[in-house]
This record gives sequence, structure tokens and C-alpha cells, in this order.
Amino acid sequence: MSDNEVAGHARSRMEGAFQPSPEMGPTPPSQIYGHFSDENPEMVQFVDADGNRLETNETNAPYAKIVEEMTSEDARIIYRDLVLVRRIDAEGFALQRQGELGLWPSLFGQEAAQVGAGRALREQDYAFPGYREHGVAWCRGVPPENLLGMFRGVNHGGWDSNENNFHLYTIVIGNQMLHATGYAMGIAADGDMATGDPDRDAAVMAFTGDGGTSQGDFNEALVFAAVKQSPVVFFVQNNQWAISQPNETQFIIPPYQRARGFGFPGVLVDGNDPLATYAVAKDALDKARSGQGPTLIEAYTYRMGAHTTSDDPSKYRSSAEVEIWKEKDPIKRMRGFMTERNHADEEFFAAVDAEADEIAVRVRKACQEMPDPEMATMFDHQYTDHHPLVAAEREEFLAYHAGFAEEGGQA
Ligand SMILES: Cc1ncc(C[n+]2csc(CCOP(=O)(O)OP(=O)(O)O)c2C)c(N)n1
Ligand SMILES: [Mg+2]
Repeated sequence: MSDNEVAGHARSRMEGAFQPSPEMGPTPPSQIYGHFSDENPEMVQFVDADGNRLETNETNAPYAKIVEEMTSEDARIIYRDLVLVRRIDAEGFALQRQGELGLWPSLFGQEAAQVGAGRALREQDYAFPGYREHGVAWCRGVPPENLLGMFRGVNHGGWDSNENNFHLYTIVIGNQMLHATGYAMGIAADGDMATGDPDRDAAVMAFTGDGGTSQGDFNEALVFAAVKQSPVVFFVQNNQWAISQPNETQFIIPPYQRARGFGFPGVLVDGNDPLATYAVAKDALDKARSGQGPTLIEAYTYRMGAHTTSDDPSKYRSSAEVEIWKEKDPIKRMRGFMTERNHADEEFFAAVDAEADEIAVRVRKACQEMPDPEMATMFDHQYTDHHPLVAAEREEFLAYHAGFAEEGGQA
């Protein structure tokens, strides 16, 4: 094929991505995708964009009981989480812009997906995040300062995974799906599944993005989880972009529908509806803990900010798109719902805002005061035991830096 033909082929494939060929027959509503997904009747929703509670329908009915059992206190906890993680995230962004952090991947817009999932986890469950899961980290009890330390480059991971059952951030896209599935297989092998003891039975939740679904690791993990019936929930935050790549370049069949091909259920949930994300995640985790196998949840949401502080989204997406998603803001929705249901008063909302201000000051100060590490510590944790190659590299590194000191510079 000539270059022109290749380009033409690629173009027509893209244009036809969501158009079925005649032999496929009409597109079922469940396959209408991309930015039309709001109209997908298979998407689980409980509150509309203004926070009005939606009627029970065929799609949300299986989860309605979980939502009905939520108390005012539950709603207040979730609202507080949403506001605080947004504020911590904004602080992370600002600190990077002021030169205090090397990088910051913002969760702006994805708070409801992460807090709903994070609050559905039990203490003994284990979460495997990517690099944007600051909201899940918060729900697990990881101090936000630790996240900042990692992105400031003053430590090699930021936290002890086993302290909060929250694995280290994984930058290699999709890799954590395998770690999570292996861990879930271990839970089953240890007999910590389907015993009926709510304090013992455990499950794993693995987080990735829409782009992550294209990775081999993601698909391999799903195969293992299916055939082993492992207690793992795959939580795909479809924020519609993988850096500059839109959904259309990642898949034709949406992620939640792909689960069926692997042999377990897939659920599409409105990722900006905190009640829906909580209910769907809780249901899937309960099933996993009780031995009913994996679930794939696709939380349909939107990345309001840049991919990271190194990215400029104005180069590849329109601001009109962002404006549309402002209307679906998860905090506005939760507040509307709570006000309508008398779950909280103005005093509560003001107190949460004040707490957010205090946390912002606290984390900013902590970040600025983090001491620089001894450079050679980067060699300390490569292997458990002494390793001659690492020792030689360490010596070489120290000698190199000592050379600057001799020239009058700082080591
Ligand atoms: C294996 C691998 N390939 C490529 C990259 C570079 N990369 C970093 S983030 C990213 C996009 C991921 O998109 P998505 O899974 O949708 O997650 P999001 O950033 O939107 O949360 C890519 C390709 C990487 N980190 N790892
Ligand atoms: Mg994405």
C-alpha cells in the first residue's frame, strides 16, 4: 500500500469506528458509545446532574437497596471526601507549578469514581492503583503528604503498601492489573474468601484507565481472573482520554461489554455519580469476597484537567467538551442530593470547606519542608541482600559526586 492508501485506510476505519457494517445489523443501544454514553440505558445512575434522585429502573434496580440503606452520615462522609480530595489535588497541581513537585497527575473530575470505589472497600481488601488514584489513597488512609513526597522525588514510592492495603502507584500502564490478580489468587489460596466471615473474606480492586484496557497486561489479568474465579474487581475509570488519545483509538466495544468475552460480568456506571459508583463497587466487592468471581466496572467520567502537569490538552481537545462536563460535576451533584434530602445543612458544607483550607495549608507546608534525601539511598532498596553490581554502581556514583566537591561545588 502507498502512504496515501494507508492514511486513507486509517481514516475510513476511524470514521467507521462506531458505525456497524451492514452485515452486523443495527447497533444495539448498549453499543452507542463515545460522548453519547450518557444516553446509554445500560449506565447505572442514581442522581442526575443537579443531584435529583432518579427513579428506580431496570438498570439501577439491582443496586437500589445499597443506596437506600445509606445514612445521612454515609452521605456526609462521601461529600467530605470529595471536597477534601479535590482540594488536595488542586494543591498538588499548584505545588508543581511553583517548582515544589516534579510532576502531578490531577484527579480533577474523577473524585466520585474514586471515592465511591474507595469507600466500598473494607479494611482487609487490597487496592492496586495506577498513578492518579489520590482519592482512593485518601479513603484508604494514606496521608496526602506521602503522595506529594513521591512526586517531589524525595522517596522511592511514598508509603508502606501493607499499612493501608494500598499498593504503591504503578506508572507502567496496566501492570497493576497483574499484581492485583495475583494477589487475589493468593487470597483464594489462603482461604480468605467465601468463608462467610465479614472480617475475614477479602477482595482486591484494581484501578486503570481507558488507555490501560489496550495493554496486554490488562487482558492477561482478565483471563487469569476469569478462569481462576479470583476475588478481584477491575475498576476502569474511563476518563475518555489516554493522554492525547481519545476512546476511539482504544476500543470499538466499550470496556464494560468486553468483560463478557472473558467470562464475567461488566457494569457501566456513571463515574460522576457518587451514589452509583459506591453502590456498584460495593456490590461487586461483596460478590468477589463471597466467591462469585470477578467483575469489571467501567466508570464513565471525564478528565477535567491536563493528563499531567507536563501536558497541554488545548493541543488536542476542545474547551467546549470540558464545558459540557462541568455541568456533571460530582461535588455539585452530591451537594444537590444532600440538600434535597436534608442530609446536611449549610453549616456542614461550610465546615467541610474550612477543613479543606486547613488541609491545604498543612500539606503545602509539609511538602515545602521535606528534606532532600541522601542521594545514595536510591541504591539501598534494590535488593534485599548485598549485590556486587549495585554496590559498584553506588561507589561510582559517590565518586562522581565527590568530584564536584573537589572542584569547589557541592557534593
Ligand atoms: C506501558 C506504558 N506505555 C506507555 C506509557 C506512557 N503513558 C503514561 S500515561 C498514558 C496514558 C494512560 O491513559 P489511561 O489508561 O486512560 O489513564 P489516564 O491517564 O487517563 O488516567 C501513557 C500511554 C506508560 N506509562 N506505560
Ligand atoms: Mg484515560
